[in-house]
Amino acid sequence: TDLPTCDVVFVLGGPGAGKGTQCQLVQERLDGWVHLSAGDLLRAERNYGGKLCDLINSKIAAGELVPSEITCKCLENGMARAFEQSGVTKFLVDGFPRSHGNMTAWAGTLAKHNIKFVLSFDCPESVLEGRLLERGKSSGRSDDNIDTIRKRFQTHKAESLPIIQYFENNGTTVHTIESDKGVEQVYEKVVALF
Ligand code: UP5
Ligand code: MG
Repeated sequence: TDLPTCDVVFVLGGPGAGKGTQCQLVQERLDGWVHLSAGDLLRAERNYGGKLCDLINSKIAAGELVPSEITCKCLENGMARAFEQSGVTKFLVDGFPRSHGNMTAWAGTLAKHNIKFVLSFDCPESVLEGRLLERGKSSGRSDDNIDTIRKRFQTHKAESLPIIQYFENNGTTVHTIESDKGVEQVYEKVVALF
């Protein structure tokens, strides 16, 4: 693609930790940063139909990870689209990478971008569960039910948490922020990093 080298912040944290909420605020309040949620991009790809629809659907509804190449392709397209539309080159990549396979796929096609730092939200599972069940009353998300929420927690612990350790061991700065506070309290900590 014609996408130039971009600045990227990976925004990680358990299901319901507030990744989307905080990225949205940064996008609204700080100049130049664009929010790209891997999950939102996958749901958009699914809604568009096409041959990946059933696969993406089944993985999301099971609380399991979509194959890395699909997710990376969605991210790459999302970045390229935003760049073409408005020339932006600074991205908050929300909810990715969540596994070693995700890291490998990123290193394959997106390695030229600068990972500025990783933002990791930490929040007790009991709080996450309460938030997701509450949101599930109106979200329409196929994964906001108690069974899939528990599966998402398992996937997070087994596949995604180790990635934080991996970044720390490999010299990428990880900023951990406790996100069981109010939205604006969390945002104060977040904005200080930019
Ligand atoms: N809320 C937020 N902040 C709050 C606060 N400080 N105080 C009180 N309430 C707060 O927030 C969740 C809810 O909590 C909202 O109702 C919000 O108002 C409230 P949100 O900001 O949406 O949290 P977020 O961390 O974004 O939660 P989300 O549910 O989106 O996290 P997931 O990581 O589970 O979902 P995602 O969309 O990233 O992924 C979904 C699925 O897609 C995955 O399970 C997987 O199947 C697939 N996927 C991949 O396979 N690969 C990827 O790379 C990405 C996704
Ligand atoms: Mg989200």
